Amino acid sequence: MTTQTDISLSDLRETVERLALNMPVTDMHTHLYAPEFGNLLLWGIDELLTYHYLISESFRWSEEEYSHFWSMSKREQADWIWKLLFLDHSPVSEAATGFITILKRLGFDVSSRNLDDYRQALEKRTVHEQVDTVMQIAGIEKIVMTNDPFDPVERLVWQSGKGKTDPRFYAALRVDALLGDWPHAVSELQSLGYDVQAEWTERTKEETRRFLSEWIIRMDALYLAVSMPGDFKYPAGDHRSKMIDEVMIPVCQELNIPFALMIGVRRKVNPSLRLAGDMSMLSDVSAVEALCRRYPEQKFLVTMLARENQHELTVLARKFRNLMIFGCWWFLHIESMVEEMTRFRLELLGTSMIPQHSDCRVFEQLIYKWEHSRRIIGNVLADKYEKLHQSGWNVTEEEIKRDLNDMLNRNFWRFLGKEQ
Ligand code: RAT
Ligand code: ZN
Repeated sequence: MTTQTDISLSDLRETVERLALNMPVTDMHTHLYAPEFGNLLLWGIDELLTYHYLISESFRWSEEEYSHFWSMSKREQADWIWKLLFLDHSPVSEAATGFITILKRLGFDVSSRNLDDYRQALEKRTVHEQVDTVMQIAGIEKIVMTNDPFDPVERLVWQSGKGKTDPRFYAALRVDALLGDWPHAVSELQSLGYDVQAEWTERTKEETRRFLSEWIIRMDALYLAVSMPGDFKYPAGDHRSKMIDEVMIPVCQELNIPFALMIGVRRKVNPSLRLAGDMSMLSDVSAVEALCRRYPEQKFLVTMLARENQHELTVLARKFRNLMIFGCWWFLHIESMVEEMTRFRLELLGTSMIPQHSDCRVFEQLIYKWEHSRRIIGNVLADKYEKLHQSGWNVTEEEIKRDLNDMLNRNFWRFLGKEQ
C-alpha cells in the first residue's frame, strides 16, 4: 500500500536533510545557562573566540607564554586567537569553521573579515534578544544546563529561587567532586551545613544523600551527572564504587531520575592550558556493563570520550535497555567522528539512541554545533531510507519526522519517563 506522502527516491535525500535541519531539538547536555544566571551565560564574539577548544588550537601556532595569554583581557585574547587561527591560517578545524558558520547564520558579511563590525553588531543586542534569536536560528527548543551547587555564583541563583524561571531551560545536577575529589567535596558539604566527614560513616552517607536529594528537588534536576577518568572501574571496592552504590544510586532510584556518566577524560594533562588542557583516555566499558546489570531498574545515560570505546559501548546498549548512549562528546564532536558514530549506532540500534548533544559553553555555538550535526544525521539516515526504498519499503514524510523526533527529542524524554 502506498500513501499520498510517499517520497520518490530522487526527493528522498533532500527531504530528509530539510527535516533534519528543521526538527526542534532537546539539547540534553550543555554548559549554557538561562539568562537569569547573569554572567554565567556566556555569549558574543569574544566569548566565542576564547572557547577553550580554540585556545588549545591557537597555542600550536605560537611561542607565547601561557601566563601572558592568561594575563590579557578577554578582548585581547580574542584578537590574538582571531589572528592566529583565522587570518594567519585558514579556519578549517571544526571549532574554527564553526565560528564562521555562526557569523554567516547571524547574517554577518563573512568575507569582510572585520571582527569589530561583528562585535559592534552583537553589542547592540540584549542577552534576551540574543538567546531568542539563537534558539530560533538553531531550532533548539529545550536546553539542559550543567548545574553545580558547589559553584558559589550559581548556588546563589538557585537559593534565590530564580533558577527555574525560564521554561526552555532544565537543570542537571553535576557532582564530579563527590566521585573525583572527596576531600574537596567534604569541605564544600560541610560549609553548606551537611554533617559529613572524610571517613565513610553512616552519617556521612546519609548526609550526602540528603544533599543530593535536596539539590535535585531544588533544581528540579532531570538527571544526576558526573564525568569520570578512563580508569574508572566498577565494582572496585573504592570510594567511587561506595559513593555510587550507597549514595548516588539510592538517591536516583528514590527520585526516579537517570544517572549520567561521561567517561574517559584525563583532566589537566597540560595544566597551563587550564580548561583547554584536558585529554581523552581509553575507558573500560565493563564498568558500565556491571552497573546496568546490577541495577536493572536504574536508567543510565552514558557517553565516552575515546573513539576506540564507541563500538563496544554501542553493542552494550543492545544488551541493556536501561542504557541510553548519547552524543559525540568533545573531541568526537567533529564531522568525521559524528558521521562514523552515527552510522554504526544506527546500524546497531536503529533510532533508539541520542545521536548528539552540543556541549556548548557559549550561546551562539548552538548554531554551528547543531547545524553541522543535523546535516550528518540527515545524510546517514537518508542512506538507510534509500536502501529501504530500493527494496520497495517507502518511508513517508511523517515517518521521517517521527524518526528524527525520536532521536533529537523523544528518546531523551521517554528515557526519563517524562514524555512530553
Ligand atoms: O566539552 C567541554 O567543553 C569540556 O570541557 C567538558 O566540559 C565536558 O564536556 C564535561 O562536561 O566535562
Ligand atoms: Zn560537557
